[in-house]
Amino acid sequence: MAVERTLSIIKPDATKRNLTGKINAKFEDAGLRIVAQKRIHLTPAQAGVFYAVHKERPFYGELCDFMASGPVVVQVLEGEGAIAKNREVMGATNPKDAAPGTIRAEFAESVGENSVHGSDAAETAAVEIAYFFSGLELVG
Ligand code: 3AN
Repeated sequence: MAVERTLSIIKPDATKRNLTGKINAKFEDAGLRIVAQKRIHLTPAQAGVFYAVHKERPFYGELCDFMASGPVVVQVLEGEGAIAKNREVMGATNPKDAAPGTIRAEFAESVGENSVHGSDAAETAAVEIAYFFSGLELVG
C-alpha cells in the first residue's frame, strides 16, 4: 500500500477537555506518524472556507461557529494508507455509531462536536493540507 498524507484536525470540544495527547496516542498507536502539527484559533470565515463543501447543509453555520469557538490542532498524518486508516481510527461521524475503541466512540460529545476531522480522499487531503501548511512545514 502507498504511503499517504492526510489532514487531521483536533476540534475545539477536544482541545477544551485537554484531549490532544490522548488523541495523538491513538494515531501513533495505529502507526500514523504526525509529520506536522500546530495549534491555531480559526475565525468563522476561515472555518467557512475549509468546510465550503458543506455550504448547503443545514448545519453549516453551526459547524463554522463551533470550529471557531476555541483552539484547534491541525496536523498532517503520514503512513501506509493513511487516509483510510485515519478514518478507521476516528470512527463514524455520529459517536453513537462509532466502533468501540475509536476516537469518536471514546471522546466525541455529539454528531457536531465530534472531536476530530480527517480528510476523506486523496484529492481532498492535498487541498486541505495546503490550506494549513506550506511545504517547508512538512518535516516527515
Ligand atoms: P466526517 O467528519 O465524518 O467526514 P461529514 O463530512 O459528513 O463527516 O461532516 C463534516 C462535519 O460536519 C462533521 N465532522 C460534523 O462536525 C458536522 N456534522 C455532520 N453531520 C452533522 C449533523 N447532522 N449535525 C451537525 N453537525 C454535523
